[in-house]
Amino acid sequence: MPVNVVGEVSFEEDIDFFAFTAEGGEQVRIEIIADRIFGSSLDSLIYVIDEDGETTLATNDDFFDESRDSFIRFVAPVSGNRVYFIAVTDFGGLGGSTFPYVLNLAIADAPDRVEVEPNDTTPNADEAPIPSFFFGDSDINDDLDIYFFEGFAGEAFIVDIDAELFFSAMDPVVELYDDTGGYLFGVDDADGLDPRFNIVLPYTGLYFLAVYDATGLGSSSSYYSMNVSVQSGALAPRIDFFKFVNFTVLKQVRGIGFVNAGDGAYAELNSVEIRSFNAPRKPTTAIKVKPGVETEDGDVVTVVNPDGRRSNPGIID
Ligand SMILES: [Ca+2]
Ligand SMILES: [Ca+2]
Ligand SMILES: [Ca+2]
Ligand SMILES: [Ca+2]
Repeated sequence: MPVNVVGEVSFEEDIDFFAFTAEGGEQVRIEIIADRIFGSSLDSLIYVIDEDGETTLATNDDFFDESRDSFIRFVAPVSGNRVYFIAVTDFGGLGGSTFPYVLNLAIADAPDRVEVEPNDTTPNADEAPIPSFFFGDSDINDDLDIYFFEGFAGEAFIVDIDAELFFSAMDPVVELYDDTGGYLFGVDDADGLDPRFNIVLPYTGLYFLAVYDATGLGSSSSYYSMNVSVQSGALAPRIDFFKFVNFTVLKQVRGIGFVNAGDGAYAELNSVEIRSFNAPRKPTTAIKVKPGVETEDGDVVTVVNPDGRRSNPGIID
């Protein structure tokens, strides 16, 4: 999580089961998008089922006005980490190729929030509690939506923006800045045109997020949703040192937690993968950049493990 699952209730009595894990007290936002956006024939009916596979903990048929789509805000009832199941089916037991849906799953505290304009500068940024779920628009040209949050050093911060998925006209970009406006990281396109990233926060304190349309064009159909959350950063890689030649050519990234399995951890320069290799005898502490790459002050290096976990941002200065 967060995740969007594209599914279909394909035949009569079809039930789609999904598993997720949640910590006690965590609020999981479970939403079916079917007739509202996709004109689906589905009259969704969803259940949250306990780890025994039998006990229904929550259910919903129709949640939204003038829609048959379902929504549950599930609060994990048991302390510790535990597996739960979601079942998605059709209320009338029907199904077929005209019964598509998207299941959106995210960790977010109630209530859902809506951006408050003006929010184009840091002094009037919207507060984004962690974890939360926002709706925003990019309805005028060059609209900039700034959010702020309080983060803790070593936590893995996750931001996910959905727009294209729901036929928005927007091509969103999301960027992370420090408390002085210094650029830390950013992504334009991850899932199609929609950005998402996770990153280990380098300090405890105030951070800013900027969301805008890559084209600079606004319209009444340029809308987006944003989910911000954190996870433990314990399994994420960490950068603590760079090795250069001729002062500016990056040759090696050092740190801990670089996984050497499969294709191995790799390095990125300003969100673009660079040719890099785990050092064979030091698989967890060094990544070679070969050939070396020219860098400039302010460039950002991160390391990504095969499971997608990203390190803290290493700023070149
Ligand atoms: Ca329904
Ligand atoms: Ca806006
Ligand atoms: Ca704005
Ligand atoms: Ca984009």
